[in-house]
Amino acid sequence: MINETPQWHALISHHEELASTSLRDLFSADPDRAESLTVEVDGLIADLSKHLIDDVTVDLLVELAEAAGLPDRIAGMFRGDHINTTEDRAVLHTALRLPRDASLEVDGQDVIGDVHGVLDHMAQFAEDVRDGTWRGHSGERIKTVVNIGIGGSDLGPYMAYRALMAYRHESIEARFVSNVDGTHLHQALEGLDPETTLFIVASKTFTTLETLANAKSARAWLLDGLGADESSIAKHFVALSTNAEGVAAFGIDTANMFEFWDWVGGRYSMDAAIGLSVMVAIGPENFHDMLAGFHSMDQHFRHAPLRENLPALLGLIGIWYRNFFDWPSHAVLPYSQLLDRFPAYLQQLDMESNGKRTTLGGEVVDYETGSIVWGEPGTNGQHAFYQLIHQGTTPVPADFIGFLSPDFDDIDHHDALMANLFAQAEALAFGKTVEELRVEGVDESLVSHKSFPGNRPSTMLISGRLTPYVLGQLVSLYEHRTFTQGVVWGVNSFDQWGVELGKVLAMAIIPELTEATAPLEHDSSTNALIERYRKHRMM
Ligand code: G6Q
Repeated sequence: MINETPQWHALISHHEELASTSLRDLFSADPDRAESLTVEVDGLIADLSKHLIDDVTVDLLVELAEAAGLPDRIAGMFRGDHINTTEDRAVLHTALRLPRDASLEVDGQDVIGDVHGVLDHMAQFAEDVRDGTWRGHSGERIKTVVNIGIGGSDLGPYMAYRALMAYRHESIEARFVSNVDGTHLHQALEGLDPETTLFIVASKTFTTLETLANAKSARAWLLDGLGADESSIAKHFVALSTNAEGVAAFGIDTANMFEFWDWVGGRYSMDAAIGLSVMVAIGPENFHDMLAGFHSMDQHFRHAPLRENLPALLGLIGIWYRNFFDWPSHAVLPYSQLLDRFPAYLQQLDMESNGKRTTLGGEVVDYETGSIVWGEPGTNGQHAFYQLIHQGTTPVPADFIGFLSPDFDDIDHHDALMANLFAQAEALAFGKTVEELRVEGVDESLVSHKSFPGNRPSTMLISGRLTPYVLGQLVSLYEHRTFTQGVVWGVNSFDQWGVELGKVLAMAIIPELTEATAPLEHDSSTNALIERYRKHRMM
């Protein structure tokens, strides 16, 4: 396992040497550190200087990645090798953003031809909805698109729709329903007119309980509202799926199905057909700009040497903190209101990919894997949880994300936003010492309360403006950061068996809730909870 390699042990020794060095020391030893530790990739700037690293750290981390075989694994992923070994699948989300003139054949499939065929189908449909060619059953234009999906079939498009609000069609709104809690669909349908509503049922497998329950209720709402027969469904329901049979069985014409393939993982599918709601909202051209941003970062990850490779460096620095400092969590703090769902999106990307305890070879690891990913946009988070990041007992490495230009020009708060962004990273890194507080004449009884330890590391990601292209770069950056960590930890970042057990148990419990006399054979706690619910249900 990776923790038995000399490269891992070299990092343990290096950590012991560096443990007593502070960011203040590192900056005074090398005043040009910000310059030498800033990486630029196609206009995206990453300042890595506020990390507890020096040149030796980077060398050792790169050696660790090489020992884990990262370069070969990158090549294998892009080539279409079946690196998702537990499901025997290729992992080719990077092919979803290859240009039309590229070529890639995997397992006998012309991947590029198929990808662009579906993109063209999506573009035609999106244009038709946007310009009113596609109309509802009664001839009305579509005003609201409701995406029904969950997990990977929800978080990506929802995040991107919110992030790209500035590019949205002025008279088409998108809403997103994921939770099986009926309240979610209830809220999403509030104020909607069935005649102007289009449902996009997004489900890779088309078997997901939540999505099928929401889609069935949405269909009933539509038919009831239109007072029409099943033939009206064709104008108000389309599907995004790999399962044509399931789509047809639900009653959606497969001509209105946008296909993708088993080599696209759910959490990696926002730029496959699962992005249809986003394409309808922002238009095919902007969607293609987003794909170009993804592709640009893909190319960088595929070809840049590891020492200059931004996704790899971010992944390795994350491993440095997770495994050698033993810091379990990672905050993502976008200074952009439009990225309010970005941390939630990354939470799935990272935690579902690398929250694993078994290596590819089937051994249970004896080192930490996966981080707890969380965050909120700044400045809101500053008034909520930053206290713990500044003065709590366990440091939380953070990614700050900011943009030089605001999204909208009518309200000018951008200097205040950016000042807060820069100030937080500065305060975390350098803190405030007891001596500084005494010089300022702070009352002795408050000195220890007011002192900040500093030495809390962060990445600062800066770009010009949050465009579709830049969003593509950012998502791809994090996808490959996640991949890098999965490779070093030796886990399969592309399966999610841990989600299964709860699903299976829920399916067993559903009939037990409705049949008051069904025998219960769970543990005493679960039995008592079911009994209590059954009694309440019968009242
Ligand atoms: C993502 C996961 C999971 C999945 C949902 C929805 O990588 O596999 O979040 O996206 O369970 O699945 P369907 O798209 O099949 O409904």
